[in-house]
Amino acid sequence: MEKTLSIVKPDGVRKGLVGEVIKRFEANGLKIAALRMILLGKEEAKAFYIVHKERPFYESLTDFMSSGPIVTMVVEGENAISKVRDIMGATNPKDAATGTIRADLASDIEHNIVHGSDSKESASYEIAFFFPAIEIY
Ligand code: 3AN
Repeated sequence: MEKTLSIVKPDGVRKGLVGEVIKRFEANGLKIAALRMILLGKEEAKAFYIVHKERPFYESLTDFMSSGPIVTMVVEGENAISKVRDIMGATNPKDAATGTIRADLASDIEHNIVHGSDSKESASYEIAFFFPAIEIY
């Protein structure tokens, strides 16, 4: 069993896609082990995306991620990290495979509905960023 951190981003919440994202995870055999809606401050968004601090899109990404509430969740299952990324699709919705969340529902590379940890290391960092151990089931 593996755990990963996923987020329904502000665009996903605004478009009413929280249930759709969770439904796709559960339909693929994944389980929700923790769940919370929060509004990130700009500084918190910058801390979460610290690995991207040198990237040209860091400012606009962290503005976007603090522009409205997000739903954070710990998702658990066999190969949960790669499974969630497969269900999400490629970062740019234009490159994402048909049937993935981003191909079906996202508007562009920045506003791409959903986040999923990209490695065991980032999953550990990202889960601990949002959830104390006592809130993960
Ligand atoms: P992923 O979310 O697919 O793992 P990353 O980790 O490369 O993608 O990028 C993190 C986030 O930064 C993406 N989800 C997206 O919102 C944003 N992003 C990535 N590349 C760009 C870009 N070229 N322009 C604007 N935003 C980007």
